Amino acid sequence: MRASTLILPALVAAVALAGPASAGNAPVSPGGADTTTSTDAGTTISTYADLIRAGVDPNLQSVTCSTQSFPVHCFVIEPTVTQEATTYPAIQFQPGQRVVIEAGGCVQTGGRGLTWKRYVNPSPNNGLYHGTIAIPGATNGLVVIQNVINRPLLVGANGGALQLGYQDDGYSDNGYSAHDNGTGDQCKNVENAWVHITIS
Ligand SMILES: [Ca+2]
Repeated sequence: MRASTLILPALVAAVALAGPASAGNAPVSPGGADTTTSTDAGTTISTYADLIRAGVDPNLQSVTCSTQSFPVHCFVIEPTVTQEATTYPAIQFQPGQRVVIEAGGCVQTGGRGLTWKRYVNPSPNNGLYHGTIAIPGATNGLVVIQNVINRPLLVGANGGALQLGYQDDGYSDNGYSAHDNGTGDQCKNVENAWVHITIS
């Protein structure tokens, strides 16, 4: 529904990202919640800052990947935090690929007072409020992003689609609205949550 505002000069083709090996996995947007766009690798988008400079609106939930050559850089802006796990079929992993995960930003966790928390290392967390990730063949199901960030992972087995999740005991009040600075200003001048995945 918002895709038209996100399309960058190049193509719209998550298929190219997935590569010929996964031609059978056509990208779909479950529930219409996510949009999928691709960026021209010529714009050398390899960091979150690059993405913002390229004109991707960080306030729109989106999945964006460079497509022309490896390493492929994929970004999920405002990952879904209103349920335990969300599959992102547009981002597929193949056996033998190496994956590095970066992430940052903040999330509205809901409740009274200051309720925004960092997505990667929330404080306090009460054992909750961490972003989670599952890379088939590389992680043991959903794991806390903080524990696998900036560490090369090797995709074994069969690969598959990215999953991102969130830990909470009440999901309906989560999201990215009504920004506050969070406890101890942890979210002061901090953007909404994002995940950057480098695939090589
Ligand atoms: Ca909540």
